[in-house]
Amino acid sequence: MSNKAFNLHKSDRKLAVLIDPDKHTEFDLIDFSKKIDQIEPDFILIGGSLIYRSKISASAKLLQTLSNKPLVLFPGHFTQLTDHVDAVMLLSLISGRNADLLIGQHVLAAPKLKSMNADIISTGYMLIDGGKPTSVSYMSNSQPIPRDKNDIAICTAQAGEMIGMKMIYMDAGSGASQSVSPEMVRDVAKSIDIPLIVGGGIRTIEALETYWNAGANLIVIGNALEEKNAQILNSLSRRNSK
Ligand code: 1GP
Repeated sequence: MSNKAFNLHKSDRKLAVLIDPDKHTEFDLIDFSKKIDQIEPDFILIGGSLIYRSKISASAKLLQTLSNKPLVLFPGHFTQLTDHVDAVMLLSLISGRNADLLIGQHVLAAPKLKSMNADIISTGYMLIDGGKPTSVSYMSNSQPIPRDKNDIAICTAQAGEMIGMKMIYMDAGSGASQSVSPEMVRDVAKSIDIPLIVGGGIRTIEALETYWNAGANLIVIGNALEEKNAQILNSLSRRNSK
């Protein structure tokens, strides 16, 4: 088991950054990780729906040398499994009805996962409609939960908890034009006893506060950090230097 744990509790207000290895060469990963250090996230996530340019293992290995934060694999496919992470989110797409993403990938991943030194965290992954098709909605061949159907989101999260998931992740998808509604986050957070992760299209410090106040225990930001002079990166860096 890794000594850098991916632990979350219901009272946490934590932040993770998601790195899509396809967006970075080795050279700019070094530069990017320095920027990430300034915003002091609690965790670094690595992965994506489709990785076609880079080698995830090489990027993860490099990141482990560049940062002392727990590195968590957020895999889009079992072929993304690598030893160079501290934890793996074992995602089950509980908002969808695609058997491959509920159990098929897990069967293929099992031998490798068993041999790894990382924490394996069973995570109920709920895709919420983010206003436009995203890579994950297309690649998963599944329908997201409509963004105003809080009752469906609540029951899906509760079912995930009772099946035995350790965390629930509500995701509007990378680059979503509309993030998950704070009301839906609030409703889901108070209806489950396991930690809640929220991500997809989150771009401002104000949004972070809104989701933490709504009950999110971990917020994931990805795209907003990739832009040149990313506003959220500058604001978080300034906040941490005060
Ligand atoms: C995607 O929730 C993550 O799975 C992050 O989304 O890239 O839109 O921040 P963004």
